Amino acid sequence: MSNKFTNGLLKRSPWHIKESEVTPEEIFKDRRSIIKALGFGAVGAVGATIPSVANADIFSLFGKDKPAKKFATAPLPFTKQTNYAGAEIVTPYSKVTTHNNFYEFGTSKKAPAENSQEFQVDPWTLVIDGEVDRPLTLGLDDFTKLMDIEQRTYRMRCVEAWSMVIPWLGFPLATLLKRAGVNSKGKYVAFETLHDPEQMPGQSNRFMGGGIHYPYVEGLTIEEAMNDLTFMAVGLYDKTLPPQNGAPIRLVVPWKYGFKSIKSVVRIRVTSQRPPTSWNQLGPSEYGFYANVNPAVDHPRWSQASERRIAEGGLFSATRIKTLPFNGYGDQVADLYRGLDLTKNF
Ligand SMILES: Nc1nc2c(c(=O)[nH]1)N[C@H]1C(S)=C(S)[C@@H](COP(=O)(O)O)O[C@H]1N2
Ligand SMILES: [Mo]
Repeated sequence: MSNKFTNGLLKRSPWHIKESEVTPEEIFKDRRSIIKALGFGAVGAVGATIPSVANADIFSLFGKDKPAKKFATAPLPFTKQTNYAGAEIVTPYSKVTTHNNFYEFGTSKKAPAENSQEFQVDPWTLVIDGEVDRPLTLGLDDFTKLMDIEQRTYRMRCVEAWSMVIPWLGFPLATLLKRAGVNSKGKYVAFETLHDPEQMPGQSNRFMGGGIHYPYVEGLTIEEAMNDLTFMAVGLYDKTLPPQNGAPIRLVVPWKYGFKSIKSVVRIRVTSQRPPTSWNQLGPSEYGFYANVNPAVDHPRWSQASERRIAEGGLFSATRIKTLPFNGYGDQVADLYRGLDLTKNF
């Protein structure tokens, strides 16, 4: 368990696939198996010397039920670091991981951290399919072994008018989509969270799950999905994601309200039609498909002109700051919406 992520040595090995390389499926698959064979050997050689208490199976020796395994994050090396939040103060790890929205684990801000610590992400399968030439199936190890992991510090603005500055680890969604090869019918990208009511109690309890129809689904236009800012996160700060932040892999779209940034993704499907999205289905007059951060378009029940920036002290000591159009990322994304009435397409 503790050795599923590669160390820095392995990531710099010559057989590592470069992001810039676009390979046909057969070669890609073939290389994957080679990487796996070599990779597991290398990890085993390094990892075998590190004993792990979590792996000790003493409970089964005594014929007792094993206690549920507690989730553990692991160090995650990265090769590049970019700050997309200027001089703004990065939100402490303790806040990023205890003030969350993840309704599958309950609707309060504390609930996800409290209720998700036994979440199992190994094995995990992420399928990329639909209008693509080369459908992909990635396992947990593939996210970190096949992709170049970089750190990007982004502002994150929830539709509820609070915000954070978060250093994510991951890779651009475009890298994955280019490997899959989007065909000419691909106009949208649909995302789906794991559906597992046994692990995610909010999915089978309407009250706990806030009335959302599960699995949680989200969507982007293909142009939005291909934008360089659109990120698949597999970590926070310098570690793999904890469950409350969407382990093992989640979307991050920094110019849109936080609900677009779907967590614990199992499927990415390229489609020809605009896919349904969870919050839009629940309240179409309050939550649009685009959900671009926009201080000029208020939520029907509150203003979006400003936000509380969560820092050391938490929500109630947070300072109120002005909300920026596209959350401050207009230079990179405003062109995507040229000619679109943003008051109607909210
Ligand atoms: N599957 C799923 N994804 C989700 C949510 C959710 O309830 N379920 N909440 C969204 C909302 S409203 C926000 S603000 C962000 C919060 O991300 P964070 O907890 O990592 O800050 O996750 C988004 N992704
Ligand atoms: Mo949110």
